[in-house]
Amino acid sequence: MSVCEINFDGIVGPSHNYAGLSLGNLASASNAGAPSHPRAAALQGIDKMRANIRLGLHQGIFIPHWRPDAAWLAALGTSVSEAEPHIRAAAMSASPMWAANAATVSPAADTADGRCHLTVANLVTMPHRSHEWPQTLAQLRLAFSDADHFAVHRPVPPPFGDEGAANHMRLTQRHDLPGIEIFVYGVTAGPFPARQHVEASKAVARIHRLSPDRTLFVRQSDAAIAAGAFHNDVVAVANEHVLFTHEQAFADRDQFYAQLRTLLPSVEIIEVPAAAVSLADAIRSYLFNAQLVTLPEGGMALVLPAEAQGVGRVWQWLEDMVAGNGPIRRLAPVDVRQSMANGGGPACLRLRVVADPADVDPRFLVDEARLDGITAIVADLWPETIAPQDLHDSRLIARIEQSWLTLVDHLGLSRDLGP
Ligand code: SUG
Repeated sequence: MSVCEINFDGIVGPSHNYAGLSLGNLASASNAGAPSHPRAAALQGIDKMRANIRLGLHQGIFIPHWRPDAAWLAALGTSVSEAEPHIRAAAMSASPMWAANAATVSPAADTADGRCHLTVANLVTMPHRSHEWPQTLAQLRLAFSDADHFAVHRPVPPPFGDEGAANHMRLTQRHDLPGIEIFVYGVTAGPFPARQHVEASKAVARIHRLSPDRTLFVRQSDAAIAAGAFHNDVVAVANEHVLFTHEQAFADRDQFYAQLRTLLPSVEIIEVPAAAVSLADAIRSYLFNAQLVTLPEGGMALVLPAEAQGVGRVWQWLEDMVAGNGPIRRLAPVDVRQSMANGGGPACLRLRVVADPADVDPRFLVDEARLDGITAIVADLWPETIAPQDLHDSRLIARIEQSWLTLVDHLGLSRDLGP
C-alpha cells in the first residue's frame, strides 16, 4: 500500500447522552436533558463509515472509552453512586466519539524526522472532556505503535487548552507531499471560553518538529466563537489544496489568505460570504463540519450533515457551488443526528491520519465486513434510550460496561484499554 488519508471515526459509546455539558456549544445546551438514543447514534456513525468506504476512502476506528470513568471519580474522592449529578454526567459522557478532538496529527512529510507525529489533546477546558486523554493515548499508542513511522506524544500540560485536530488544518498539493500546517487558536473575549490556546498550538508544532516557515498560527474570530463555533472545524475545513471557509471564521482573514497564497500558490480558497450564509445559519446547518475528501476518481466530495439540507439558503449555496467548475464536485449528506444534537457533525466524528495503512495496527482499520460485526454488537447491546436521570441506574451502568467488554473482546483488543 502507500501513504493516503485514513479517517478514524470514534464509535459512539453506549453511554451517549445529552447532559448539556459544553458551554459555548449551542446544540449541547439546547438538547440538555433530552432523551438520547445510543444504539441509533452508534448505527448512524457506522453508516457514515460505510458511506465513506463506498466512496473509496480508507476507514479506521477508535473504540469508545470505558464508562463511567471510575478512576477519575476516585481521584475526585467520589464514586458513580455518590457523585453530584454534573460530576456523574461528566464521568459518563460518551464524548470520545468526537475523534477530531483526540489528537493533532502531523504527517511524516511535514516533520523533521520523517515520522507521522500525534499529540493527544488535553481537552482541559471542559471537565467532561478533560479525563479523555489517558484512554485516548492508550489507543493511539497501540494503533500507531510502529516507531519507525509514528511518534505518539503525551498531552501539552495544563493550563494550556488543546482540542486537537478540530483546530488544525493542513494544505498541500497532495496528501503525501509536504504541507502547510495551520493552527487556529482562540482568545476568550466574549460569552464563551476559547478552547484552543495559542501556547498549546505552538507547543504541538514544536513537539512535532514542524518547519516554522511552513507553519501558521491563525486567530479564530471572536464573532465565530460568540456565535457558537467552539472549534474551528465548525466554520472551516481544508483538504489538499482547498480551503472551504466562512468569511467570518478568522480574526484577520486578509492576512491569513495572503500568507497562504505565498506559501502554497496553488491554494483554492472557497469562501462562503456572510451575506449568503450568516454565521448563525452556518452553525445551525453545520455545513463546514463536513469531511472534505479527495475521491479516488478525482475531484472532491463534501460529506456533510443532513441538517445542511434543512436550511434553504445553505443548501442553495452548496448546490450552486457544485454546479460550478470548482474542485468540490459532489455533496454527500449523512444522517448523524444523534451526534449533531450534541454539536458533533461528520467532521467531529473523525481523526484524519495520513499514513500507509500497512503501518497501522489492523485492529483499528475497518472494511464493511468488520463493520457488520460491530453493527451486530451495537444492535444487540447498546441501550436504546438514556434520559439524564437514568445515569446513576446500576442496571444501565452494568449494561454499558458489558457492551464495552463485548466490543473490545470482539475486536481482539485488550481490556487494559479501559479501566
Ligand atoms: O466538545 N459536545 C462536544 C462536541 C465536539 C465536537 N467536535 C468538533 N467540533 N470537532 C464538545 O463540545 C456535549 C456533551 C453533552 O453536553 O452531553 C459535547 O461534549
